[in-house]
Amino acid sequence: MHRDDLLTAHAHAPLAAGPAAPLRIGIGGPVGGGKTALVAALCRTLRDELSLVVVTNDIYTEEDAEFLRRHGVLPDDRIRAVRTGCCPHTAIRDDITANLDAVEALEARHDPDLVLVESGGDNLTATFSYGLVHAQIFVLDVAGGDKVPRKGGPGVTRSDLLVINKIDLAPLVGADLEVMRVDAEKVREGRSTVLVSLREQPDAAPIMEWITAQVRARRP
Ligand SMILES: Nc1nc2c(ncn2[C@@H]2O[C@H](COP(=O)(O)OP(=O)(O)O)[C@@H](O)[C@H]2O)c(=O)[nH]1
Ligand SMILES: [Mg+2]
Repeated sequence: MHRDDLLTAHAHAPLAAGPAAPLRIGIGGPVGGGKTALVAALCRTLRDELSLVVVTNDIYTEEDAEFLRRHGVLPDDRIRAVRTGCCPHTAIRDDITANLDAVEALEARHDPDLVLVESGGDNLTATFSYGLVHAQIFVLDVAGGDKVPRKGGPGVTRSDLLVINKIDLAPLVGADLEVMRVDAEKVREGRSTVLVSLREQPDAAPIMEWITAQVRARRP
């Protein structure tokens, strides 16, 4: 078995693909890449046309959920925090019970069109179980250098959408965006990649459009 397959192998059955079930999207990637900034942007741009709920994951705190509530991106009762107390990837890939409980409670209460699950910040090996989400977005930033996409790992190669964020910082850290784009295309074999600055594009337009297309395909 290929190493990537080993890393993404898990015991959970994939989610049912029934058209009526709300679309669940996982948002993963290393600490600081912009996952919470992306969740906030998506809530602001989508909340008027879709019913949305959010689950956040932090190891020891409820920092990200508090950030989202403080900024009023959704009503408080549409945001739930999971304290993983362990490696963040365990709670989204291996023992997904706490996240499933949070997602199911929000779905029962709000009948959303879209559920966003933000992982705790993790490394390039972290991916979501397809027993928890239908699709996953992996967020990197340019500050780690333009080598990161070609280093691969299942988040970079297999995610349904790769977001390379903070392109406004590229000149400051000497990152070549064209190298990042070409390397990502090479390892992703046709899967989508977008380069953005959530600072300069706070509506997250390219990601919002990608998600809207997924929701429409599910609930036309
Ligand atoms: N310069 C710049 N900073 C950003 C951008 N997106 C997010 N940030 C900042 O990066 C930091 C980490 O973002 P956050 O969303 O908390 O990352 P997370 O750990 O992946 O959830 C915060 O201070 C954000 O304001 C961007 O496009 N450009
Ligand atoms: Mg976060």
